[in-house]
Amino acid sequence: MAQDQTATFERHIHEQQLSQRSQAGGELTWLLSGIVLACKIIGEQVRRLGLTNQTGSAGSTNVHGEEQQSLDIYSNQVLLECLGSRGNVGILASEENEDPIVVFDNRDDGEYVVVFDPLDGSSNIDVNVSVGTIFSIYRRPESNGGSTHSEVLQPGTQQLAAGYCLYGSSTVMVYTTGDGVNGFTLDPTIGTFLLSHPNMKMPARGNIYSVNESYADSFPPYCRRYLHWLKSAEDDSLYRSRYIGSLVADFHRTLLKGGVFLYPPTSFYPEGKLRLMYEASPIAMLAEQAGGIATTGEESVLSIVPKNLHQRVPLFVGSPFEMQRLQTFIQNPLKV
Ligand code: AHM
Ligand code: MG
Repeated sequence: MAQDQTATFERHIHEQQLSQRSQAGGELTWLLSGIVLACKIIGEQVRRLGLTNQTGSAGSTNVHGEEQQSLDIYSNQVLLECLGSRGNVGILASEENEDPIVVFDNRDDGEYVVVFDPLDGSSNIDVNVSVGTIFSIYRRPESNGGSTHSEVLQPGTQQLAAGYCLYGSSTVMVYTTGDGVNGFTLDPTIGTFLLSHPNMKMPARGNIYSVNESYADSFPPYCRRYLHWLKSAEDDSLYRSRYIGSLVADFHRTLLKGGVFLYPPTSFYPEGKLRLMYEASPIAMLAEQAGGIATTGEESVLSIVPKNLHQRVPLFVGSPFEMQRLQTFIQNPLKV
């Protein structure tokens, strides 16, 4: 059946906002359309990567001491410009910038805070592996007595919207405003995201686990035992391993197929590697809106009040069956 070419991302957000009688209404629609524009521009550069001079390292490091790729810097700039010019975004915070960027001092001029990872998994781009943009939107707190950081450091439960764009074999935008999860595929012939995955639900159980197993020796004992259980196929399930090393791509597969994605604490990253505010929190909101579960192993990802913008957390996210099973290993540390 031919895709309805009028079922666009913008129409969907607009109709959803009307049906929710959201106070944000057109403002959030306008903001999200800025993210759509940025992702189309970034996606276009990703598609033409070998033809442009954007490949390779930019010769600089970001706030985490990680090597920045040229496309990281480009993608960050595109998002800053597309969102900074919306007229309603007060603060922007990015993986690539140490501190939040204040667009408007006054909350009345800029009611929203947008936090993003402009190009997640960018160490993969030179070898044509899927990468993605992750975003999270908050309302700026009303009592503006604190610092800019304190306006940004809100728990994931306060997210107004979250989503990602996956630059994969096709370009897919997945988002939630707290009323389910919907996915859109970019139709390159008309340059528009069209509704391709309405009301996405994570399967209650899957048969895939996803983890960088090369670090397994330094995972916490409960995690090693859980991995052993996943591999032992004690009942009729036989788990397969899939790990891309790009969070957006690994999560997108988990959303569609179910199973579990794990980035536990390791000796190199004792707090976990993934960043709370622009990786774990938006992914957790999407997962939970789709019927999945996301934890750090100790608490719900969404309930954490961030201590700083670039805070790292362990992340376990997936189908209810695999996540409940993980919980039994956490609660019974001696269980074999
Ligand atoms: P990045 O934001 O620097 O790209 O790092 C985050 C990426 C995630 O996409 C992915 O899940 C993880 O790092 C992979 O890490 P590792 O190579 O340790 O498995
Ligand atoms: Mg990242």
